[in-house]
Amino acid sequence: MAILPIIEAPDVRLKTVSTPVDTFDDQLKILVHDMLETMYDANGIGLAAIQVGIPLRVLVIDLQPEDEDAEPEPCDHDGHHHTHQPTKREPQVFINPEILDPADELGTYQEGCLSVPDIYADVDRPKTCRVRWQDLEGNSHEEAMEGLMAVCIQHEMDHLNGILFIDHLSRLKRSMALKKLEKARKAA
Ligand code: GNR
Ligand code: NI
Repeated sequence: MAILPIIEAPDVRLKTVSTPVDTFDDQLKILVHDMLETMYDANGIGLAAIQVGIPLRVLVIDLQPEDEDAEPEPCDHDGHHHTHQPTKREPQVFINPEILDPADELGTYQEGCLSVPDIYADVDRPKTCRVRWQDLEGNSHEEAMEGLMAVCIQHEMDHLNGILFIDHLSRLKRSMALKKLEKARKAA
């Protein structure tokens, strides 16, 4: 029940290789809950625990976050007049995720990152992959991923290994991105 501060580049904590979760307790549930609240507040589609300073292999993803600017839809079931946001939340939690069978074929997507605010750049990644992960109870799952989900989970997996999307760019483009970030921060 807390919106946590998001760490931004070039903070060295973002280079941490996160540690596997081995205790599936209430503290983990609280972390995941806070991460979802933080992700929705920032209008992101994914968040890795290290982005809020916790070096554990925990990700949350929701590819259809509520659009804060959308017109709320009126609703008056059970006699109460109120409004709700038109998009449905579909939070997904991945503990100790592993990428399996990345496709040889690459796809390009213009990526952004809550830890590199207002910077966007094309990144090439395998178009599809399988992901094995554990849920909050420690049960294992495996699923094929494609499209934006494949992009997002690979972006988030990178965070668990201390890698940012700008690390996939040329040195020139990366240094331009970091300079732009520094300039925006000074202006703010
Ligand atoms: O909100 C996010 N959008 C996004 C867009 C394209 C590719 C990846 C992402 S993930 C990002 C949230 C984030 O920084 N997760 O680590
Ligand atoms: Ni990110």
